[in-house]
Amino acid sequence: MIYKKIKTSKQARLAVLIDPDKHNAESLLRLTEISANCKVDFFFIGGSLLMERNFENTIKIIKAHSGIPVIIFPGSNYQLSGKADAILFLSLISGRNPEYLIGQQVVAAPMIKKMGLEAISTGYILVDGGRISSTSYITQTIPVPNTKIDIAVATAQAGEMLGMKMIYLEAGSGAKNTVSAEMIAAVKQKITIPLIVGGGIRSAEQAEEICKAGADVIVVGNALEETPGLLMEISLAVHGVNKARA
Ligand code: 1GP
Repeated sequence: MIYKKIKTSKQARLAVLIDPDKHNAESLLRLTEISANCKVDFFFIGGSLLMERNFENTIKIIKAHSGIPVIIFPGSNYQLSGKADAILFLSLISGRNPEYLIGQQVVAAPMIKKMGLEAISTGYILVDGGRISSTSYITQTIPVPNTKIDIAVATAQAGEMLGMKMIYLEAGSGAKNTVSAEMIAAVKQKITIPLIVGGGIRSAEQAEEICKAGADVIVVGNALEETPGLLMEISLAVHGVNKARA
């Protein structure tokens, strides 16, 4: 069970986000190899808007070449596959668009059940990352202002009280600014469920700061597409924080 693995761990975990549209078989093989060397804990797979029809094939290739669990991080209800190990069953609780709070989930639930996929209910909180994100545009929702820590905390608490198993603080893929350490620490302090943080992480220093602030899982995507070598630096930073936590 993927959730149990996250929930019971005191260590920060590192997830690499794979956008299937940005890869071919060769680049996927390279990424799986680097990820194994860097002790990556999970692959997240998905995107706000996928143009190519290679979602399932991407998962197949990853699974054939690596033992790292694959978790679907869906942009919509057509990003489903029984080949993955789990799915973040997201509800965009920072938004007020019913389609992304419950609409997409109703359509996806029967298929997820049939596939036997582990669904991990996750309260997805979009935070202003300094530029309009694809998520914000596609879902037509306004992110939480990055200075409004109280709103982020209250939203996360509401998610937990609604029975969600994890909270995801998201600055948006390619964000100018990551979610601040102050916001991460404040949210972490007020919830008892695991906290995922992603969006705009492009250095080992940022990864370290985010883990130290209390993230249980950090997600890196964009920066690795430009500089795959960065993964080793980020991995060393995450594992350095873990050594200090142990
Ligand atoms: C986006 O949190 C992820 O959903 C990762 O963001 O691509 O900016 O690393 P980046």
